[in-house]
Amino acid sequence: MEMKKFDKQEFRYSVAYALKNQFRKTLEDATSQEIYQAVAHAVKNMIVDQWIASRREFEKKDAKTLYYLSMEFLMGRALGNNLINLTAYQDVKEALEEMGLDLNYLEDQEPDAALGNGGLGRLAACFLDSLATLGYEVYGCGIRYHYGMFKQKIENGFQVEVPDEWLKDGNPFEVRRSEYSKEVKFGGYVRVIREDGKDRYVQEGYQSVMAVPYDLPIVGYGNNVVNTLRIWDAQPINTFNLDSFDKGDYQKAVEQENLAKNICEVLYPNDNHYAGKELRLKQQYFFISASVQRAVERYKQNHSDIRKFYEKNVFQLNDTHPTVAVPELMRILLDEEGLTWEEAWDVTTKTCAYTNHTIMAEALEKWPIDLFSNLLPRIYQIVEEINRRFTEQIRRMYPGDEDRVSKMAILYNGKVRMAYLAIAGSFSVNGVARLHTEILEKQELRYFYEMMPQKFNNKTNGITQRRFLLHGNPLLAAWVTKKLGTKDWVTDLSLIEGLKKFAEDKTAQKEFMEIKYQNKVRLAKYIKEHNGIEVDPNSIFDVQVKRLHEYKRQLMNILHVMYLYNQLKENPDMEMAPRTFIFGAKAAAGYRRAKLTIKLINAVADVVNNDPDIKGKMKVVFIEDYRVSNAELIFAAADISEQISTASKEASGTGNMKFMLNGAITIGTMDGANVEIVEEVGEEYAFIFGLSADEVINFEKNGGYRPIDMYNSDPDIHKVLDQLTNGTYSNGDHNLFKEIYDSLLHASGMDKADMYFILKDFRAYAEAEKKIGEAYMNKSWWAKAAILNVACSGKFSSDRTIREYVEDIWHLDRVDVKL
Ligand code: 26W
Repeated sequence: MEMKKFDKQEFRYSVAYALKNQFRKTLEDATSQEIYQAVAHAVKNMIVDQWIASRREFEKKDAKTLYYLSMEFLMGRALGNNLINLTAYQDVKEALEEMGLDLNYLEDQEPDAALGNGGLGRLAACFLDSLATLGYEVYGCGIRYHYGMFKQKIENGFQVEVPDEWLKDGNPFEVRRSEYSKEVKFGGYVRVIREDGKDRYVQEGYQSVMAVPYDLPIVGYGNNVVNTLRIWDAQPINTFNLDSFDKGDYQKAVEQENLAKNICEVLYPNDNHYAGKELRLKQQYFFISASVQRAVERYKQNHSDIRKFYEKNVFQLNDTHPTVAVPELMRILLDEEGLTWEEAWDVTTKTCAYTNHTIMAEALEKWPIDLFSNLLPRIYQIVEEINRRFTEQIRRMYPGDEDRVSKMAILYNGKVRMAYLAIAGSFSVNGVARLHTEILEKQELRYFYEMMPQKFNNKTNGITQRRFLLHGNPLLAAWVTKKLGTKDWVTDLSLIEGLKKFAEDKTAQKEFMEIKYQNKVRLAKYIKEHNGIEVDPNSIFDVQVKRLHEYKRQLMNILHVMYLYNQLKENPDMEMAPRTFIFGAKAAAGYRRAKLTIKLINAVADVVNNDPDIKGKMKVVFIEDYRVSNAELIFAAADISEQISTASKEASGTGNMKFMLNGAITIGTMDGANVEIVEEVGEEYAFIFGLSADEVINFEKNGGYRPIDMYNSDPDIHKVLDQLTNGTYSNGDHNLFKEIYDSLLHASGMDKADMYFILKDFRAYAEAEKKIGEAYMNKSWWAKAAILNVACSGKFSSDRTIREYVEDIWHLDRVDVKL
C-alpha cells in the first residue's frame, strides 16, 4: 500500500485558506468551532482525490456494488476517525501543535453525527469502516435527519430531551449532489392503461418530493479507498414543474412543501419499539425509492440487460425498516423496465438480503393495510401479488395446513408484516449472533426456516478496532503494537492473540494496569467536569452503558447497588474493593418505565454518594448524554462490562465486544454474542450467571414464574423492594417508584409480573458481583484476565464479519486503489 506522503506546509495553507474563505478570518481571530471547520475542510481536501480515484477504479473493474440500506447510521465524529484511517493522525496532530492548536480539543468541537439509536445504527457505521478498509464498494444509503438522536440532559434526576442541532454550523465533510436528485411519489391512485395488449400501471393524483443526496466520505484504513455514505434530504418539488393539470393548484403546492419539510426532520428515537407512525413509513419509502432508482439508473449507464442487475448489485436490508425496497425494485422492473412478473421477481429475490436484529415482539413492524395502501397505492398492489403467490406456494408445500398459511402470510389481520415480506423477497436471512440465529430458526421464524432453510445463516456482529481501540484508547493501542512488534492488528485483529503470551508476564501486567489506570483518570476527569462527582480511579469501574430497555435490565443492576449499600450500612467495616458503578443510557422519549429507571439510578446515586458512613467504598454515576464520542472514553476506562440482558432477548450486543477489546471483564448472561465471547476467552475469565435462553423461553411458554415467592422468602430482596415504596430514595415520596415495584411483583394487563426475570436472576447476579470484588483483590489474576480478554477479542472485529458477509452473501469484488 502506497500512501501519499503528508505535506505539513500544504496542510497549513489549506487550513488558513479554509478559514479565510469560509469565515474571512485568520487563526488569531477565529473561534474554536471555526478552526475545527477549517481543519475539517483541509482534511476533506486530503480525501477527495482518493474519493474520485476509488470511483474510477471500481468502475473500471466493473465491481459489484453493495447498497447497505439503513434507517440509521450512528457515525459519531468524523475528524479523528478520518485522520486515523488516512494514517495522518500523528502528522496532523504535530502540524497543529506547531500552529498552537490541540487536535484533541478541536475534535471535541465536532458534534456527533447521531443518525441512529443504538446497536443497529452503530453496526452500520462499523460495517462501512470495514468495507472501505477491505477494499469493497458500498453505498451506505440513509436519511439526512435534520435532528439526530436527542441530547440528554439530566434535571433533578430526570431525563430531559433536547433537540440535536447537529447541522447548525454546517457539515464540512458533506457534498451535496443535486445532479442525482430523484422524485418520490406518495398517495393518489393507480390507473391501468391498456397499451399494445399489455397493462401499464401509472400513479396519478399523487404528492411528491424531491430527494436530494448528500455524500459523506468513508475512508478505508491506509489503502486509498474511499466509499460513500449517501444520505437523502427532501426538497419541495418546484411547483412550476407540476404537470399542466396541477399548475396553479395552490393547496397542493403547500401540501407538497409541508411533506418535504417533515420527512427528514427527525430520527425516531425508539429503539426496539414499533410505534406505527405514518411519517415513519414516509421516511422509509422516501429514502428507499430514491436509493433504488439511483441504483438502477447507475447500473444502466454501463449495462444493457436489466435481467442481470443482481450480478452487479446487492441490497442489504438493515432490519425490516428498508423492506419496501423489495416491492419498490419490483415496481421499477415491472412498470419502468417492462419485465414480466417472473423476470422481475427473479431479479429482486437475487438482489435483496435481510438481516434480523431483534426478536422483541414489540419491535416488529406491522403496518395497517389502510395506512400502507393509501400512502403507497402501487407498492401495495405489488405486495398483494407477492402475498398471493407466496401463500399459494405455502399451500402447495403444505396442503390443507391453513394454520401455517395464516402464520406465514405477509398480509394478515389487516396488517402488512414487514419481516415476512423481507424474508419472501430475499435470498438470504441472517441473525447477528449464533444463539440469536438459532432462536430465529427454532422459534421465531421456524415455519420460514422449515420451508426455506437454505436462506438462513448467521453473521456474528463485530466492531471496528480502528475507532474503538486505535482512536479511542491510544495508550493501549501503542502498548499492543509494542508487545506484538507490529501494527498490523489494525487491519488484522486476529493477530492480537499474540498478547496471550504476556498474560502472566509481570512487567506486561504492570504496564497494562498502569494504562488502565491512566484511562480511568481520563474518565474521572470527564465525570468531574460533566457530573461534578469525584470518583476514585483506584476503585473498580463497573460499567453499564447502552440504550435503556427493560430487557437489558439496568433495573437489576441498580437494585443490586441498593442491596450492596444496605450491606455496607449494616456493616460499615465490611472488607470490599471500592466500587464505582457507572451508568449511561438514553430512554425513548415516550418510554415511561425506562425514564423512571433513570430517575431511580440518579436517586440512588444521590443517597449513596452523599453518605459519609460508607467511607467512599461505593459511588454511583450516571453519565449524561451517552453517545459514540464519550463511549470511546468509557470503554477504555472500564474494568467490568455489564451485559446482563434476560437470556434470549439481546440479539447480539456490540458494546460487549468494545469492552472486551479494551480489557474489561464481562459480567453477563449467556445471551447474544456473550456466548461467543465466553467461548473465546474461556468461562473462567468472565463472570457468567443466570437463566439460560432455553430456561427463559420455557418459563415464558408456561406463563412466567411467581416473583412474589422470592419477595416473601428472601429478606434482602424484600428489603430492597420495600425501599422503592418507603421513601428511602424519594425524600419520603411513597409513590414515585411504585410503578417499578409493581412491575416486579404484580401482573398487569398483558404483562406478567417481572417479565424480565430480574428477581429470578437476582441472587445469581449478586453472587457474580461478589466474586468480582474478591477477584479484584488479586491484582495479578485481574491483570491476566483483562489481558486475556484483549488477546481473545480477535474474532469480534467487524473486518471478520464483513469477510463472512462477502463470502456467503454479497460476493463483492475487491479493488486496489493506486494514486
Ligand atoms: C421499529 C422500531 C425499531 C427501531 C430499532 C425496532 C428495532 C430497532 C433495532 C433493530 C434495534 C437494535 O438496534 N437492535 C440491536 O441490533 C444490534 C446490532 O445487530 C444488536 O447487537 C443488538 O443486540 C440489538 O438489540
